[in-house]
Amino acid sequence: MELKVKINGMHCPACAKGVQRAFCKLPGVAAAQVDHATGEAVLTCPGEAPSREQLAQAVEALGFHLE
Ligand SMILES: [Cu+2]
Repeated sequence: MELKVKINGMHCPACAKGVQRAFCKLPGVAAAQVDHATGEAVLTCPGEAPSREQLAQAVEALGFHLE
């Protein structure tokens, strides 16, 4: 399935890259597309998707916030 989330606080492609890496490390995430301009992230999750808690923690560790 695809999971869409919105992230606040990203300013440039490097921010998006960091978030993408963090999301891809989470169990259940096969791929992540992150757009810093819109703040949107699309996660590809073949099995069980990570919880909202896990996603929030991953972005907060980088100084961003899950909307
Ligand atoms: Cu940046």
